[in-house]
Amino acid sequence: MDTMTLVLGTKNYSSWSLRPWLLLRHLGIAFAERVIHFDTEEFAAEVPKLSPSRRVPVLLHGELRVWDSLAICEYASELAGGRGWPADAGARAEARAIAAEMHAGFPALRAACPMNARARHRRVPMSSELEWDIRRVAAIWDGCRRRHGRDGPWLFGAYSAADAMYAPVALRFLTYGLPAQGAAAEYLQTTLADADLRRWVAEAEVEGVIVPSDEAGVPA
Ligand SMILES: N[C@@H](CCC(=O)N[C@@H](CS)C(=O)NCC(=O)O)C(=O)O
Repeated sequence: MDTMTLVLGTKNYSSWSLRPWLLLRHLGIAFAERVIHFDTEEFAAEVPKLSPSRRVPVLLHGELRVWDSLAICEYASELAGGRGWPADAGARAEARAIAAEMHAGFPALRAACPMNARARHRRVPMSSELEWDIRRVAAIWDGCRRRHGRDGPWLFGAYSAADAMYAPVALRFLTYGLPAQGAAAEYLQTTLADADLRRWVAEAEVEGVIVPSDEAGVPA
């Protein structure tokens, strides 16, 4: 099989890159990675050659290009014989629905609280839209854990693409001190303790790249 290469943006800021990276790691699929930092001449010159959308992440596998985080997660799951999504059809449909909701939604959370993996103790002004997004995320985590979490610590028991899709949100909860209670708070701690996520954060901490437009919030 051809070597797979996952092309990523700056780890500190690239929430879309983090998602398929995490799922590939959790599925035990071997891949090489290439980080191309945002706001650089290299990004402007190289990414359009590699990714039809001119965005990262993009997975390169032989002649194949997969240039979207959720599509990469789907491809990784197919390579892994369906692992990466819940085995039960109903749970799988729900996992896909919350993954798609993340992929397409939460505009207030994404705009006000950009992922900043190494930053801590930041605070942003609360708006009704942001509050709604935070409550909705917590309700998703709480509901999935209660209904599907019997067989393991993740949203659907075993680790799935849904967990990968929400991992950058967990980092936002940490950076900006966003509120979560009960089962949602427990799930937040599970996500933040994940060895692969911690490895990504450790690598983000030593990148030494600052993108001013992605630096939000004031010290708590
Ligand atoms: N829908 C895409 C979004 C990808 C995306 O917006 N990537 C950002 C980085 S996280 C990007 O490449 N930004 C650079 C640019 O827009 O020039 C996905 O899920 O992969």
